[in-house]
Amino acid sequence: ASTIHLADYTVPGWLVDGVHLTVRLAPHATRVLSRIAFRPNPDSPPVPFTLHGEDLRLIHAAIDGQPVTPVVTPTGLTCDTPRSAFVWEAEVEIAPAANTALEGLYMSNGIYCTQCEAEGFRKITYYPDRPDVMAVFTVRIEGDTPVLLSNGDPVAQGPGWAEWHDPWPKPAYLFALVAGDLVAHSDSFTTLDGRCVALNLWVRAADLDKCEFGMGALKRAMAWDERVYGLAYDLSVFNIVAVDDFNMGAMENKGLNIFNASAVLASPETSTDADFRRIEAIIAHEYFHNWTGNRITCRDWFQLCLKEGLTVFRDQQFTGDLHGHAVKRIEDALVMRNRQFQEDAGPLAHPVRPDRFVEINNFYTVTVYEKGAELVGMLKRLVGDDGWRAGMDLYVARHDGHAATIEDWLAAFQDATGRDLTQFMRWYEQAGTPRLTVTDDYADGIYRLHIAQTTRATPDQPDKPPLHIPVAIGLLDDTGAEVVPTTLLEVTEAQQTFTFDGLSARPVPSILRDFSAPVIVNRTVDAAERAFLLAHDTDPFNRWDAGRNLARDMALRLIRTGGGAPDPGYLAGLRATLTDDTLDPAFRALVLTLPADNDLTIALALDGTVPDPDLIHRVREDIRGAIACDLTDILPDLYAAQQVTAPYAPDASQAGRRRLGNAVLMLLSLTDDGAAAQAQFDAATNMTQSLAALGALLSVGRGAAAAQAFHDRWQHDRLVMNKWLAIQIAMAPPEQAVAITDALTRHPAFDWGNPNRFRSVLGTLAAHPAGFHRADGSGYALLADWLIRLDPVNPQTTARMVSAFDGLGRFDAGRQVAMRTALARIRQAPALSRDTTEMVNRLLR
Ligand code: HT7
Ligand code: ZN
Repeated sequence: ASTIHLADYTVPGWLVDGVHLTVRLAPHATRVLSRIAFRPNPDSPPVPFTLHGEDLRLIHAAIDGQPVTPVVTPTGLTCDTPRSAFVWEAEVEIAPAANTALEGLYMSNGIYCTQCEAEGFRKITYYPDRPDVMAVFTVRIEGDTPVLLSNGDPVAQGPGWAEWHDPWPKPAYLFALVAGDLVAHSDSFTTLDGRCVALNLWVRAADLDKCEFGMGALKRAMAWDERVYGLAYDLSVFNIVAVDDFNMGAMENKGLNIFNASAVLASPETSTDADFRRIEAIIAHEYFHNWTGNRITCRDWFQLCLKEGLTVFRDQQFTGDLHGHAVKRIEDALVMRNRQFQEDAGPLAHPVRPDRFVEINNFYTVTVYEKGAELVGMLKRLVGDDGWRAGMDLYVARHDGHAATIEDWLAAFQDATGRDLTQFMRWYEQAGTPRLTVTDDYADGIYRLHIAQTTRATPDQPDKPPLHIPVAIGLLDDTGAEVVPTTLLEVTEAQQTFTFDGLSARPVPSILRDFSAPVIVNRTVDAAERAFLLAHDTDPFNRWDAGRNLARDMALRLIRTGGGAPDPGYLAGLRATLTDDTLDPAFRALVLTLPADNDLTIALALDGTVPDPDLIHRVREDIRGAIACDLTDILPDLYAAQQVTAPYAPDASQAGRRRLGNAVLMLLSLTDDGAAAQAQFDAATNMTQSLAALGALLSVGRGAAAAQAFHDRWQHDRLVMNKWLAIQIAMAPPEQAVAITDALTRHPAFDWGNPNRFRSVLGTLAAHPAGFHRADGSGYALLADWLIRLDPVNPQTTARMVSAFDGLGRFDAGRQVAMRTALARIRQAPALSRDTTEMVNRLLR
């Protein structure tokens, strides 16, 4: 398969003035009739007429009403055409019931649905399937299902047919069609410009009781985008559909969002607080794409972060505004540190705007999404709040209705604010996590911070020029008062010194406040200073980070020395934080959470130590045990104080208390043999309490009866059964994780063609560091077996999960050999997909 390069971009040779589709639905022989008005692009030299098309059976084609015989290949067709505007007509046949890849038009539990991003429309009909070709679509659906939906506004309908018209020009990746036996939970929303929008959440009848929260989230998102950005919805109807089989979380098709059922359906009995939060964020994210993605789309797929980074940033702002910024910022930083830094440090590292790909589906990554959002956040810090809004307004005004690039994006901010963003552009082009080495000195009332930046080489990028890094800092005196409030330092050189004068004593610096840049800070800080910041920092992010750094330094020391007792200073700091009732319980729960195995693995690897997953796991467990013993006098009361007696609500206040209570429950279980967890499990009236109790019981080997009871109660609920499968693996002792996973793949509930199910089982194993990285290679072998099986059925999900092997270069020789053996086996699988081939090749290069 060939590599596509950003540098080779050329404008489309032909533009589309309008698309009429007629889709005659039948599971094995759907007919798609297209009538498309083409005209030559005045900005392009004359080029042959080519259309994308895959897995299509061409029945007939015509130009201006005259039959033509195109040259058809496995990836499309070419045809002789007039040099001026013409109307193309084609009829093709496709088989949605046979489409297990879940791209194009497919069937999920009897419901017809589509997934066209990135390049799925070409599996529906012949078309210039590239995001810079935008067109107005009119769609007629014929089928014998009660509900027939497409993008835009409904035009007309009758028995067995419906017509839709989307007045907003869009690229083909935003096309959608849904047909099936669905019912709607309906509501309405009046926009700031007075438009009354009908809102529908379409589900199977049995799921109607799980729609209320999602509908509320949609309305909150619509109001937020109006209030914060002045952006209002632009059609008469907004439809959301829940489907069971979906490769990702959801899709922002214009006016017809399609959701993985797990990302929209919610009820207190079946969903955890974390599910509610995730669902609200995804609904908001897809809704926000209506402007950042749909009205303004990407010129080409290299610009994916233009819509995804910006829209993630917007959904993060939304969640922060609704539920509190401090906890949200910590959670977002954890995603960066636990997942994105790992991607950036391994063989799959790529820039936020990649410059080459084989299969674009492989670039829907934590780097493009979450690091992309961090770049947007840094930009906002650099231009300030007013500059941010001015830049956004200019970006929207300039590019509404068009396909844009990252250059366009930065130009809007440069022009709106006068800031030179030339160096900032490097963030989009340069892979890898920058490391800041910070030292300081103080003399004669003058305090100096010296900051040096370096970024290690990544695949294809040996040299890394310096980046423009916003580093927010504050300086505290020895009482914890701020002598210099939060100040933004702009680091642009490889080495820089920042001077603060007029200080009467050496201050305590608080560096990288609010995680102002996605970087690693290297600074030698003793435990006393960290404990001081944990007690006093006025920046909540850095206060939490001080506690995490205390835990991390200790864990790394214990790993390096092979074990030992935790620091009394850390335990004292933890005790003080946990018992400080002025602090948000969710914040306290985060302070109690130890650094993840991944985080410690990366830290060791960056320092040249070969990480041992078993040892890392053991040290973390030892620390947990020591915390449970040391805090044994406060844990029962702390747990009791978090119990909520009011009726369940997934709000920040209740959820924060449950989060802290459940974190404490995990510790209590270590000392009471699971008694408190069993009591909570027996009394639980919501999924948050029930699942947490089950997890705590499983973690101490007392979960068999509860797991059985949970199964018996929920075996008919497919979303809850995903949790049941996953928690048994997540909580398994490392030496049993592979065997438990293997056993669950034989359980009748394991319908492996469903991506949610597959991820719940094999994805959970891959995310269990000490379970997956067994020294005998059994974790790698089991995952490889299943990926080989899944690839011919669903290449996209297979390829995404191959990234579990991206620790390849990090571990000891034995594990490396075992990983390479597993990857080589995958590579040799007959007819391996382009998606998976690219991932394996990148891992093995
Ligand atoms: N923009 C959507 C991405 C997506 C997707 C991409 C490739 C294959 C399947 C997919 N399903 C959804 C979702 C989003 O980021 O908003
Ligand atoms: Zn998105």
